[in-house]
Amino acid sequence: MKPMPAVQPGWEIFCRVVDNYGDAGVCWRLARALAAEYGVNVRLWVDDWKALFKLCPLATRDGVRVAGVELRRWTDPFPVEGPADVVIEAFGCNLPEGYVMAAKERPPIWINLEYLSAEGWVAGCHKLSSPHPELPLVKTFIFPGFTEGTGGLILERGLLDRRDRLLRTQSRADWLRSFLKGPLREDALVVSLFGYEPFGLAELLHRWEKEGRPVLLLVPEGRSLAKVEAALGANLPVGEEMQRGALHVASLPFTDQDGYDALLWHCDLNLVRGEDSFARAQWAARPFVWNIYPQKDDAHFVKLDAFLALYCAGLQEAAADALTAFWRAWNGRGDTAKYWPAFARALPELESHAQSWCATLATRENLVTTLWQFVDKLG
Ligand code: TRH
Repeated sequence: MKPMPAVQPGWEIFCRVVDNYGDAGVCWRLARALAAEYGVNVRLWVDDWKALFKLCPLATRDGVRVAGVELRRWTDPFPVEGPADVVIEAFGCNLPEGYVMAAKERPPIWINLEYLSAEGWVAGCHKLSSPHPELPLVKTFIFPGFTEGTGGLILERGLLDRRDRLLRTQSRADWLRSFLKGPLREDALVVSLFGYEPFGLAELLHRWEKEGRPVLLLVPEGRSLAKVEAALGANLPVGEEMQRGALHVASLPFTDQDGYDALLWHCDLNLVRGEDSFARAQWAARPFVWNIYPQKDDAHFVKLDAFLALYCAGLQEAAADALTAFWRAWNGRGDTAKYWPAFARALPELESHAQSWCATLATRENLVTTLWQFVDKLG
C-alpha cells in the first residue's frame, strides 16, 4: 500500500436512523475505526441524536469531537459546508439535495454503504458504480459481507487480541460479581439477550425454569426486557434480578459499544439482533442466535436462510439441524422450547465452530480496510 499522505482527505459519513441503534451503531463504529487506524479526518452526520447519545454519551453538542470523530447534527435545512473528498452515504440514506448540488462543483468519492447480507448476489454487486442521472457524480456501492469478494465486516485493528486479553485477565466470575447481586452458580449457562420481541421467548424462559443446568440470563434494557417481564409476569427494573426455578434473570443498563462487546465475550450464548450486534457476536466467537430485523411478507427469511447456509457449512448434520431449527423458531417458525434440548446438546460443537468461523472471517478483508483501500486506489 502507498504511504499515508501527510494531510488526510476529509471524509463525511451520513447516517439517518431508521430504527433502533444499528444505523448509528455501524456508522459510529466505522467512523472511529477510520479515524483511529488511518488517521482519517472524519465527520459523522446523524439525524437522530437520541440514538447516537445512547451509544456515545459524549455526544453532548453539535460539533463535538469524540475519539477523533467530529459529530454533527444532520438537520433540515442542512448546513452545507462544501462536500468532503470522500462521502459515505450509509444504507441509501439520501444525501441532502443542496449538498449534492454543491458536490457537482468538486465531485467527491461517493460511496453508498449497503446493509449486511449473506445472499449470493452480494459479491456480484460489491463495488458496482452508478452515475447520477443528471450531475457529473458517480456513486459506488460497497457491500459488507462474509465471503471473498464482498466488503467484509467491521473488524477494528487489535479487536480479537483485546478480547483474548480481557478473557485471560478477567475471569467470568469476577466480571459477574462486579454487577450481580444474586448468588453466582459457577455451572450456569450464561446467556445474553438483546433482541426485538422474539417469538417463543416465553416458552423458552419457562423451559429454562425447569432445566437441570441453571441458566443465567443477562438482558440489557430495551425491547426484549419488556417481553421478559411480560412472560414472567413481573417488573424487572434495570439493575434488578429475579429467580424463577433454575432461571436467574438480571436486567442490565445499556452500555457503550465496548461494554456490549465485553458482555458478548463473557457469555456462553448470545442472542443478538439487527446488524451490528449480529456481527459483534461473530467476533465474540461464541455460539449465538440471530433475531433478524423483521421485514414485510417475511422477506427477512431469505436473508436468514442465506446466512444459515453459509454458517452451517462444516458443522455435523445434527448440530446444523439443531441450529437451523432453533434459529428459525426464534424468528417465528417453530417452537423454541421443543428445539432447545437439541440446540443445548449441540452447544459444545457450536462453540468450536464459532471459533473457527471467527478465525476464518478474520483472514478476509474487513470493511474498514475495504473502504480505505478503495479510496486510496482512486486518490
Ligand atoms: O438496534 P438494532 O435493531 O439496529 C438496527 C436498526 O433497527 C436498523 O434500522 C436496521 O436496519 C438494522 O438493525 C438491521 O440492532 P443492531 O444492529 O444490533 O444495533 C445495536 C447497537 O447497539 C450495536 O451497535 C450494539 C449497541 N449496543 C450498545 O452499544 N450497548 C448495549 O448495551 C447494547 C445492548 C447494544
